[in-house]
Amino acid sequence: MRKKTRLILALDETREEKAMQVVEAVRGLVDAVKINWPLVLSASPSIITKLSKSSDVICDFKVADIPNTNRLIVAEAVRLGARGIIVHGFTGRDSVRASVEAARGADVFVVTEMSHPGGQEFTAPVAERIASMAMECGASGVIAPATRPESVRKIRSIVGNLLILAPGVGAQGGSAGSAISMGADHVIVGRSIYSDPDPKGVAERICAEITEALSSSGKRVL
Ligand code: OMP
Repeated sequence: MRKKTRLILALDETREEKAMQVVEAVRGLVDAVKINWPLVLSASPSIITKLSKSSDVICDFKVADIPNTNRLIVAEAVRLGARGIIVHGFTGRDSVRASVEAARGADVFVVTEMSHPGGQEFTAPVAERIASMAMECGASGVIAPATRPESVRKIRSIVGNLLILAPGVGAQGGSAGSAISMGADHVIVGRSIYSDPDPKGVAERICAEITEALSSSGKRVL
């Protein structure tokens, strides 16, 4: 995946026309557009193909099933134009492996610890095990919580060079700068951008914060 601005737009806006306007407003400021069930269900799965003509699309379907069903879902998402897909890891290595195989070169990202408060209940205690399993299964990266930067740091120490995408910035209280400083490659931001009257302005501010965090942590700014 592109690592230019390191910002990923979470496009959970359910009005298709408005969603497309937001994508247009932040063009060049985001490395990928992540879509989830809200937009896919309100528009149609063809929205994946439509968006993929101008952006890298990550399908955040949090796939969590037996290997055969995971395989079918991942293959369909990729056929429609997804460049990446998010799957759950708690289902175990056979399901994650099946997802990686079905992705046929598209990126598979495995959820480790979830960013919301409930993420501490069941996902946090097993996040590190899921992170190492994701590596063993050939995933491209993992999802780790920007709301708990110390968890991002722990996950980084486990996954080596795998990509870390960190959601939870803004509306959930996390900061882009802290997540990047602790080792995230990208931050995922939804409501703070698409619900704001000036999505471009917000995206520009987040990109500036990311650049600042990268330069103060001595990492290369691309
Ligand atoms: P905002 O809270 O509006 O910025 O949106 C965050 C986006 O990231 C939503 O699309 C969530 O579904 C997604 N997300 C989380 O918020 N927390 C997680 O632990 C994992 C994800 C995800 O996999 O993207």
